[in-house]
Amino acid sequence: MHKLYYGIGACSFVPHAALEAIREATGEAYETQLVKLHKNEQGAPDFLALNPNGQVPVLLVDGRPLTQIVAICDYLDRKYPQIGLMPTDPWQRTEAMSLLAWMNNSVHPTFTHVFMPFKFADDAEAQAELKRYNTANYRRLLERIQGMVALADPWLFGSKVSFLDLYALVLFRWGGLAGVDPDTLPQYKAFVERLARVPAVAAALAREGAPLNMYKKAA
Ligand SMILES: N[C@@H](CCC(=O)N[C@@H](CS)C(=O)NCC(=O)O)C(=O)O
Repeated sequence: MHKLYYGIGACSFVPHAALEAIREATGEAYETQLVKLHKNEQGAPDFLALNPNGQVPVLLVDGRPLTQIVAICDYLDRKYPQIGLMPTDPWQRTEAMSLLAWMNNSVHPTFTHVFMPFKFADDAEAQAELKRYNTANYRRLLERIQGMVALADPWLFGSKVSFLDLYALVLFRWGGLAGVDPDTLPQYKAFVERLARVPAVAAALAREGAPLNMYKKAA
């Protein structure tokens, strides 16, 4: 049995929607445990015992904690290759892994600098500068992803929804929090709205209860 520790609207959505797709296809149930990130539950001793980094996602596999999205995705894909969460052709799989690594180690941390600048500097002015600089950077990265999803047919790696599509959705939602108006990325917006209608994705979104559009126009 798998148990996923997740945060609302967090990167843990990637394995969350994947576990839904696995449940739909195989009937294998999984458990979820919400970690309230805004209440710093990820800093509680019980959680730190599972993940000393104090971050979601954590996937418990028969009681053993597995951390880091890239590793969790690799594990789920190898355990359930029939779902098509990663391409099966060796070269395509490697390309998908390369994109997953980039999303996780470049795009994602750029947003972290916008959303949690206090993790990177104590000084208020330094934090404001980190936020300003990385907000512009994040927008450029979303534009690059828009270039990719505009070519998706129907999904980034073909006929099956993969981890890459799911990560693209997460990063798009965060754009709203970083002040990127989703209407300025129309192809990306259309892609994410289409993806949100896929039953497994819709089910994970409904459990998390967070809207797709997190953008608030400045007053
Ligand atoms: N490299 C990690 C990143 C995980 C991560 O950034 N998790 C965020 C949510 S998207 C988190 O738990 N943040 C809470 C915190 O850092 O206090 C992974 O791939 O799992």
